[in-house]
Amino acid sequence: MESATTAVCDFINKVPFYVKASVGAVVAGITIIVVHRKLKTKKRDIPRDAIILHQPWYGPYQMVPFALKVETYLRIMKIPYKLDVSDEKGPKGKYPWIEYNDQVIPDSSFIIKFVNKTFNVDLDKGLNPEQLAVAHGFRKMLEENTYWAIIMNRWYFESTAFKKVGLPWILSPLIPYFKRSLLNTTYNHGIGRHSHDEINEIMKEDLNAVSKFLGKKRFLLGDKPCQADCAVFGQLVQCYWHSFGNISEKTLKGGNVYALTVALDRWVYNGSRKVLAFMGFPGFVEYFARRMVKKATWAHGIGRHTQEEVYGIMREDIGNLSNFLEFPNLCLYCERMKETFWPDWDDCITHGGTREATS
Ligand SMILES: N[C@@H](CCC(=O)N[C@@H](CS)C(=O)NCC(=O)O)C(=O)O
Repeated sequence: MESATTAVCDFINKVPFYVKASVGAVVAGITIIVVHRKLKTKKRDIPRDAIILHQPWYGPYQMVPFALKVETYLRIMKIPYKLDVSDEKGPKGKYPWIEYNDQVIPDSSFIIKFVNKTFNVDLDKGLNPEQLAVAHGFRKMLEENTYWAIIMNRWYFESTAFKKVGLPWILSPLIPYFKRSLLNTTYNHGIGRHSHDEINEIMKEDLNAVSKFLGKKRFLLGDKPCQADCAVFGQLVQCYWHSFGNISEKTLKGGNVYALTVALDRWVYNGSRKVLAFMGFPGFVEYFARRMVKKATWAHGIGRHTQEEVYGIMREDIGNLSNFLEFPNLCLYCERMKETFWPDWDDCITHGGTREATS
C-alpha cells in the first residue's frame, strides 16, 4: 500500500509544472461554472400572463441571434415580455426558450408560432404563398448555414470574442476544449469539414443572396417587416456589430472597412501633412488629426491593427468590392431595423444587464 502511494507521489512529482497548472485551472474553472449556475438557478417568481424570455446573457453584445429574433418579434407585435438571463438552459438544451404561465416552449420558431396562436397575432398575415416560401428559404439559409460560418469565425478561427464576453483568465485553459467541442459539432453539421477560406466563401454567397434579394427594399418582402426579418436581423447583427473586426464583419461591411483603411492610410500612416497643407492647415495640426482618426478607428476596431495588417485588409477589400458592391444595403438594413424596433438598443444591448426590456 505504502509503495503504491509512493509511486503515485513520484508520478505527480514528475509531471511538469505547466501540466499541473493547466489541470488545476480546468478543475477550478469547472467548479466556478457549476457553483455559478447553481447560485443563479434558485427559485424565481414567475409573473402571470407575461412571456419570460430566457437567454444566457444580455449585453454589451447580443450574440444569440435566435433570442434577438424572438425579442424583435415580441417588440414588433407589442407582446409583453420579461427577460431572464440567469443562464438556465431550456428543455432542449439551447437558447432561447420561453415560459408563459405554466407552459415552457423552446426554439425560436416554435416560440413565434406559440406567440401567434396565444395572442392571436401574425406578422405574415396577408403574404401570399410564394412570398412565404421565399421568406422561409432565406430564414433557413441564414439560420442553418450562415449562422454556423459566423460561429466558426467568432469562436473557432479567432479568440477575441472570449475576451469580449469577459471570460475570466483562469478559464482560458478551457478555450482549446471549447474549440474542439465546437469543431465536433460543426463537423457533424458538415460545415466544420471545410477550410476557413471555404467557410468564408459559403458565408459570402449567402450574404450575397440576401443582399441581391433585398435590393433597395426596406424589409425583406417590401415596405413592411415580416417574421423572417426578425431572423435575418438576428443573424446580420452578428456580422455587423458583434464580430469584433473578424472576417464575418469584413465580408458584410466590405466598402465601409475599405473606406476606413483608406482614411487610416491617408491620415495616420502616410501623407497627413501633405493633405493638411493642401487644406491650408499649419503643420502642428497633424498630431491632433492623427490622434482623432486613430481614436475614431480604434472605436470601430480597425485602428487597433498594425500598418501592415491594415494594408492586408485593404488589399482583401479591394478584391471583395468588385464582387460585393451591394452589401452596404445589408448594413443599412441593420441600422434601419435597429432604428425602427430598437430605439433603446444602446441602453438594452450596449449597456446590457442594467435594465430589463419590457414592451
Ligand atoms: N433552432 C434553435 C437554435 C438555437 C441555438 O442554436 N441556440 C444556440 C445559441 S445561438 C445555443 O443555445 N447553443 C448552446 C448549445 O448548443 O449548447 C432556435 O431557433 O431557437
